[in-house]
Amino acid sequence: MPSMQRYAIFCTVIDNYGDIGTTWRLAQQLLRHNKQVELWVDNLQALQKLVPQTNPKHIKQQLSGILVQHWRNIPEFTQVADVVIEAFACTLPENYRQAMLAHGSICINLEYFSCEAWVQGCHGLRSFQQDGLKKYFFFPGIQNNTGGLLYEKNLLSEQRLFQSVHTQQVWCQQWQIPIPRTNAIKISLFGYENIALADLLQKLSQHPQPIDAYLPISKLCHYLNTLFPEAQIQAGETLILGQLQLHLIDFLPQKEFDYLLWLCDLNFVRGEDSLGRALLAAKPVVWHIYPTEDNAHWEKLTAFIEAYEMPKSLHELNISWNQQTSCHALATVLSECSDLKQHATLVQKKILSLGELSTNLVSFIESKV
Ligand code: TRH
Repeated sequence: MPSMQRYAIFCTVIDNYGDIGTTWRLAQQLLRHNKQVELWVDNLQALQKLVPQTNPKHIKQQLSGILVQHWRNIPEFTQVADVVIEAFACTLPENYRQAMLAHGSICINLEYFSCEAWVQGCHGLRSFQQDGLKKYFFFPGIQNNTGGLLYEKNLLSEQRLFQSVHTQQVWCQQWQIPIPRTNAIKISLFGYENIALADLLQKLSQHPQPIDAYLPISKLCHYLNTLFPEAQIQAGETLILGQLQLHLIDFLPQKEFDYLLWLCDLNFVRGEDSLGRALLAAKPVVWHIYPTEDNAHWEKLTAFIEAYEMPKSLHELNISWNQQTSCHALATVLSECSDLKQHATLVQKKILSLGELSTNLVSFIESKV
């Protein structure tokens, strides 16, 4: 039986940054258990966007203690890992799979985050394979009987340090992010293309309190020109509408994105990884879920809203943002921000009580040896 020291994560980048974002995070967290970690990914440019020190030309490189390898058709490897994580049901290369069978490796099918009821029944189940490979399902989640979320050991102490206005200002200056006005409500905006953006910005501009909104250059910028036909849509621009200052900022390295979430009073996020980070930030959240053709994302969104026990105003805003109609209940959400923050803190507490995902995963593996 192998000693379960070597972990390999396989990731294919389908679209966007969630797949590589999650697997990179997992790789980093596994290091804290003194594991040897390698990450195979088929798109190094996507990793570079989140981790700028990545060199997309290097098929093999050490990044922050992780061996990152460019996964092309057939991976060249000298030693197979003891634990192999197949992220989001990507198919493992046949030669690698054969080597796993010979070695006695354990395989984990790391699934997408979800709060749907069936997840709690499937988490940790064996996925029987014809060739006898030992393979198990593992689900990130915020409910009992799931794997929990990935987070750093010092998450809470870092968040506490970042509450100092001085620290926030130093961070803003370092990343060319305009310092928010003293009395402003701060909002971060990360999402997919969304026609309701114009309605959102108009409503924000009419709010009695000033608003500083931060929009990293991404798909959500798509409809900006309907409201600002003359504007240059590029990082460094601030677009003004009534009480609203909309700051277009660079897409940040993944590590820095957390600080943006911690800076703000309300965070709009998309996909699963940024949602997880927004939940850990303990601030109210509006989730633009990744839309699927069969509309299954609506059930997933509803299940999340239920698991979060989402207060009415925030619930309405989440639904209308995903319907891409208009932003219902936005004014109420803004006026209830401090109550919503208290609720978000309770959600964060519950998440932390589930334990951290990489720790849960390592114990799970050990229980199977
Ligand atoms: O990029 P995404 O839309 O990824 C999605 C989802 O994972 C979806 O479920 C999947 O099926 C689809 O891709 C193919 O959203 P997500 O998951 O939030 O990932 C975004 C990553 O980008 C996350 O790791 C945070 C990071 N990020 C930064 O590093 N810097 C930034 O400035 C911003 C805005 C995000």
